Amino acid sequence: MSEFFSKIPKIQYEGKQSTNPLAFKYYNPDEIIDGKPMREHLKFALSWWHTMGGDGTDMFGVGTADKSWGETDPTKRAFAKVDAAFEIMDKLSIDYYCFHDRDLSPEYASLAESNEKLDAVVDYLAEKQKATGKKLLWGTAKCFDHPRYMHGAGTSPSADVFAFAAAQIKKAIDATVKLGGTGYVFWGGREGYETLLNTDMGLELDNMARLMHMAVDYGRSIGFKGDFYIEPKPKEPTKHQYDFDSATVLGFLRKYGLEKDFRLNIEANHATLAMHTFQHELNVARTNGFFGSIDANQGDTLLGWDTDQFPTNVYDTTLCMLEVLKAGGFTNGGLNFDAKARRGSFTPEDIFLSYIAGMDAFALGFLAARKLIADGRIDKFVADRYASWKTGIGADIIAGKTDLKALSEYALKKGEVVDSLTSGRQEMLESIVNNVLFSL
Ligand code: XUL
Ligand code: CO
Repeated sequence: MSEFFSKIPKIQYEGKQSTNPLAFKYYNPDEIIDGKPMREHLKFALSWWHTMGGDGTDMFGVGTADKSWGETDPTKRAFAKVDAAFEIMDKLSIDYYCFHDRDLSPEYASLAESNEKLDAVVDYLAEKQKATGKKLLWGTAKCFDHPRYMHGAGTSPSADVFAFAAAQIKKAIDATVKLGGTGYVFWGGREGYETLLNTDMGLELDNMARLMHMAVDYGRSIGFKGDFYIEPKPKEPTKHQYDFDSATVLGFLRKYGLEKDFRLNIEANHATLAMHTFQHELNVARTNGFFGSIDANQGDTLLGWDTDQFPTNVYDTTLCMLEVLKAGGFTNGGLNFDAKARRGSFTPEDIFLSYIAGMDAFALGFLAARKLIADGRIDKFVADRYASWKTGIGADIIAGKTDLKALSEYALKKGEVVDSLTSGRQEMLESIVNNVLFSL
């Protein structure tokens, strides 16, 4: 097997003083922190679609990067992609990957042929995993690119399209289980609508839930013990996507009785498209017990679409990792780079430079988040801010010992309470974050 990136050495950790662009400054995979290596805290994953297939094609122009992996034949290319991906993961010390079925192996003339060709690639992946120790984080089915999904997949008005999507999902779950994946993702790319004038929203949502229940039943029946995920996104490609944001998805999961099997896969850029911060979406997931996995990219808030940039904003990675640590760290989930290099960053080296930038930003965020917790000033401030709930009337309310009548009597006796309030100290807290970050 030939080397695809002969000019790229295995990327080493050289520390923050290093100016070598092909070295990690913060990600030190084997450094033991809190009893386990950094690589296990971060659980980085390569995304098959952007890294192995994304060639820079956009609405205004053709690709700029060569992602043919030396093969013109699509079947041979699928295998070459596997070899190239495992070389990238090895050189970057990335332990996991994620896939869409059709990015592993394209769509052929019939579903039967597509399935058969996918099986062969999955068998090859299983061999490579065995030889290298790399693992599958999650799998998913690409139920949004083919014209048959123009009106949706699980939410299509056509029952035949629903059945086709179900068949595709069954196969993608088979592949995920065979490769030992610990997650299966639903991202509803076309599960939404353009106009309510042609849409039966109630039926579409009921059907989406039916499909998810079938996926859970099937997955569990063949031994899948991992988590199913919904990945919220408010829009793009549809004008209104049903899985708008974390809170909307929680409502859906609870309404349809799916909360036992599903967690959330939060994507940073999807959060900002929903007009939330990344931290907000993670916090909603965590505080409701639905924290699962993360698609770690960043958007450009001056643009209104999903730019899927490699993350470099350390404030965001720090606040993200704070949520991850407070959730107790990753279990079945991890940090997937659902990110692509900019169209102008088209050389093979850019794949490595982009991942180094993103991985270092998250490693730095992880170190900063640990330090924020150890520093304790912010947590103490928050605990003090809610101290009134620990004793007296606050404790009584929480214990269910009061009602509106009792509280009315209490308030009448107590009189005006505005003087008991203390400052929210937002500016001071933001400066504590700076203080901790810049003294790392
Ligand atoms: C698209 C997106 C998807 C999912 C997987 O915005 O994020 O690539 O991560 O289907
Ligand atoms: Co994503």
